[in-house]
Amino acid sequence: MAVDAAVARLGRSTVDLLPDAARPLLDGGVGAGILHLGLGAFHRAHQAVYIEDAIVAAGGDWGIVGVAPRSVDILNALAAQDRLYSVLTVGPGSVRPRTLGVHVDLMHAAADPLAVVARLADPAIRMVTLTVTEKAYRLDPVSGVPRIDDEVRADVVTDRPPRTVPGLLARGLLARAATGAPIAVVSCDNLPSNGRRTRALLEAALAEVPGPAGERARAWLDGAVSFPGTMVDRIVPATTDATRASALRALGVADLVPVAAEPFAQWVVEDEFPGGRPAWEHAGVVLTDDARPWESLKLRTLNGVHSALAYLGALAGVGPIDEVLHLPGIDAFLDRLIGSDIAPTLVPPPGVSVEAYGRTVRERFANPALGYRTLQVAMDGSQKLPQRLIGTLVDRRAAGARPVWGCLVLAAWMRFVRGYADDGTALPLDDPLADRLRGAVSSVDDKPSELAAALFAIDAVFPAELAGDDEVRGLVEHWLTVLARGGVPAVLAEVSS
Ligand code: CS2
Repeated sequence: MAVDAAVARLGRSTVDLLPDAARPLLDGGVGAGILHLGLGAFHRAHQAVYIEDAIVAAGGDWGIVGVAPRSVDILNALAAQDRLYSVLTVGPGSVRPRTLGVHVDLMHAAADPLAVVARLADPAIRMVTLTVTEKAYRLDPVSGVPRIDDEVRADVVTDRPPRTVPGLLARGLLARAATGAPIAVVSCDNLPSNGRRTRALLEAALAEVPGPAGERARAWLDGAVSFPGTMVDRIVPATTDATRASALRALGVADLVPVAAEPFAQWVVEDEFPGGRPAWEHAGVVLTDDARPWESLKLRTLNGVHSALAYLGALAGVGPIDEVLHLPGIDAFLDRLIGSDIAPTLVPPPGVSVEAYGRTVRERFANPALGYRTLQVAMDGSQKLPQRLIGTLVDRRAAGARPVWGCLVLAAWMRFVRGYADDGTALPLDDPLADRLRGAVSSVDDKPSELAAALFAIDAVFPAELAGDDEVRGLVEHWLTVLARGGVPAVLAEVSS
C-alpha cells in the first residue's frame, strides 16, 4: 500500500489524532533493557505487548532495542513512525487497535553486525530475546544438537563481522564476558526445550574460541548467563495490504507496519533472570520453573494440528486455515489425531487436559478474521515437523501403538513436497531443505512406496528408527495411495467411515 499524501502517518506527532483507546501507553521516556533479534509480526504482537504491559504496570527500564537480522523494510517503516506501530486484535466482526511504543531503538544486524555485538556488551541490556525461526539456530532438526558449521565457526573465531545468528550472539556474549555483567538469553521460537537448546548452541559456539578469552567466556556463561525456556503462543498472520487498510480505518492515520493478531495470547517463562526482568507477573505471563510440559503440549497439539490443517488444506486448494475446518470429515480426523495419537504422548501441566486444550485450539483456528494462510504454516516443514509431528510418531511407536492419524499428516506433507495440489495446481516449497526434498522426489515416479522411500531417506528430517519402521511406512503408503486416488476428500471420507 502506498502512503496517501493526504493521510497523516502514525508517529509521535500524530498520536493526538488516534482514538483514545489506541493512544500509546508509553511516552518514549523508557531506557533500554532488552535487545530483541527478529522484528517480525510475531514479536511485535507477542513479547512486545507483554513487555510494554509490565512497564506500564510497574515501570523499569525494559525498553526494547529491536534488531532486524536481515530485511530492512520493517525497520525503515518503524523508524519513519518514531518506532510506533499498531496491534489490531481481531475477532469475528471486531477490530481492537492499540499502538505500541516499547521499542526504544532499532538496529540492522546485516548492515552493522559489530554495532549489535557492542550493544550486547552494554550492561544496560540485561536480556536478549529471540524470534528468528527454527532454521536460524542451525540445530540438527532430528536430534536438536547444535551444528557448528564453517560459517558459524568463522563468525566466532575471526574478527570478521558475524553473518549468522549463532555467530552474532556468540560474539556478543564474548564481548560481554569481558564486562562480567549477567544476562538472560530467551528463545521465543517454537523449538522444544528452546532455552536448553539455545544454551547448548552457544556453549558449542564458544567452545571454538581458543585461549584465555574463550576460557573466560565459558566460565562466565556458566555462572552469569541464563537461558530460560519459554512457551510462546499467539496466532499472528503475516501483515498484508488488507491489514494496513484495516489499521487505517481503525486508527485514522496510516500505519505501514501494523500487525493483526487473535485475542488469545500466552507466554510461559522459566523464571531465571540474573539481570532482572520486567514485572511480568503484572502482565499475565505465567512464570514457572519448568516450561517443558507447556512447550510439548503447545508444539504437538497446537502447532501439530496447525501443520496438519496446512498440508491437507493446501492439497485441497484451500487458502485460509479457518476454511480448512469446513472440509467434511475434518472434525472426526482432528478428534482422532488429538485423542489417539497426540494426547497419549503428553504429560500436560497440572489441571490441563489435552482434549480440552485441543478444543480451544480448534476454536482459535476457526477465527475467520485472521486469514492465516495454509501456505504460511506449510513453509519450513523440514524444520517444523520434527517437533510438531515426528516426535509424536516416535513416542507412539515406542509405546507399541500404530499412529494412524499422525501418519496421515506425514503423507499429506510428502504429497505437498511432491509439489501439486489435488487439482494439479503447482504448490511452492518454501523450506531451507527445498532443493534436497524436491531433488529426492523429482526422480521417483508417482508410486506411493517410491515417494515415501525417497523422503524417509532424508536423515535430516527422519530419525533412523522411524525411517526403518515398516508399520509406519505401511501406514504412510496407505494414505499416499488414498490421496493419489481421490485427494483430501477421499482421505477424510475414510477417516469417518
Ligand atoms: C504456525 C505458528 O506458522 C506456523 O507454523 O503454526 O506460527 C503458530 O501460529 C504460532 O506458533 C501460534 O502461537
